[in-house]
Amino acid sequence: MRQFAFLCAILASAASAYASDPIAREEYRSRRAELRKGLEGPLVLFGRVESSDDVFRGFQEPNFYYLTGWEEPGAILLLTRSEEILFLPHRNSRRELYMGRRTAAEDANAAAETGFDAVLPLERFESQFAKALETGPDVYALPDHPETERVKALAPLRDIRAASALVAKLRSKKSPAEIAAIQHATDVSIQAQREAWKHVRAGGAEYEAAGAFLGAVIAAGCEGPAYSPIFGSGPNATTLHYSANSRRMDAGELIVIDAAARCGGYTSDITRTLPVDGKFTRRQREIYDIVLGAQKAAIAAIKPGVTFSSLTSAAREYINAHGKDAKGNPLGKYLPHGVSHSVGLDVHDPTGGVSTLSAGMVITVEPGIYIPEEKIGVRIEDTVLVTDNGAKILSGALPKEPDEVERALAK
Ligand SMILES: [Mn+2]
Repeated sequence: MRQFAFLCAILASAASAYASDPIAREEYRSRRAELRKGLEGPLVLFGRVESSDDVFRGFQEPNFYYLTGWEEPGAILLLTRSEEILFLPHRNSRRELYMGRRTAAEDANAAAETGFDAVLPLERFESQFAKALETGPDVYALPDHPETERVKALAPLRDIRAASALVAKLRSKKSPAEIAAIQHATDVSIQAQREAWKHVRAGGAEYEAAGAFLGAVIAAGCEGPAYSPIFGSGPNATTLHYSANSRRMDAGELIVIDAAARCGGYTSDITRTLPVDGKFTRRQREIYDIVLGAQKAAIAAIKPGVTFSSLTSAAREYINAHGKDAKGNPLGKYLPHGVSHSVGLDVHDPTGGVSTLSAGMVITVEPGIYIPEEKIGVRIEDTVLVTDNGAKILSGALPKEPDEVERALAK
């Protein structure tokens, strides 16, 4: 995990902002307008802060980012039904020597840069918040965020309501620009997986394939991986979140590759399972076909109104109806996880407690079968858009039919 943080930090240091923000300033404004309609008091979100020797770029707090598109550290967002204000730190020439120019409230172009009509210096926050308290009984903030203690201190008699739940409801339905951004992250992920596949070979190391994946993501102009990439061969294929990627791959094994990119802030999430030496064994192919059948069954079940958990049920029912373990028992118990989650700014994007699908959601479908005693782990995952007419697979260009996979590896 620490290794991964270090790697991300190195990768991230190359850029001072997302290479290009796929979301227009106007869309951030309309997200805020939508959220503000339902407020019964002030909403406060704190942007990321940086330490005094922060060499590496950090990621913006996702709820703050969703509503502002603002990446520079130390900002505060205050929303009420009638007002929206972005508070920025003053310019600091010493910091700018290290980190480059930053925007402050006193800059003539602050409104144009931020997309906010009202940009104020940080020291104005407390007085503006006191005024905003009069707009309603509630205060919305992120309950678990350390800075929220400061909000509680300024409004000791108010209960804090979870801003994240309100924002998540908006975040779960993707706009056309967001869908395009996720499609781009998906396309880059597919290209990077194809590069990684060239390094899958008996005697090679998992990290050689992982390195090819990461290099391709950066070379495509993206920020880096959407999550710690999983290159799990042999017994590691049965460890769901294995990410050491340090083992030698051997002939006759499978490798689970769960790896995707973050581009312009947005993520994708894709898994394929490959035979290390290019050919599935009979048993591997039998299990692979069952996982693929289960994935297709879950994708076929997608439509507005169905629950996330019903997709898992559809996959498990399929798995239970096909194949057996060494003792002759059904295979459903070898699927130990849910098969779907929302994808967006976070790779596990929040839905605000909503458990049913609706058009515009982007979700994964990722059944797996993991049988440690047979050293077989298979997971197949696609990122899909929920539409009124069912699922549209965004990551379908990466081979997953077993013959196609073998053909791709033969090249
Ligand atoms: Mn996933």
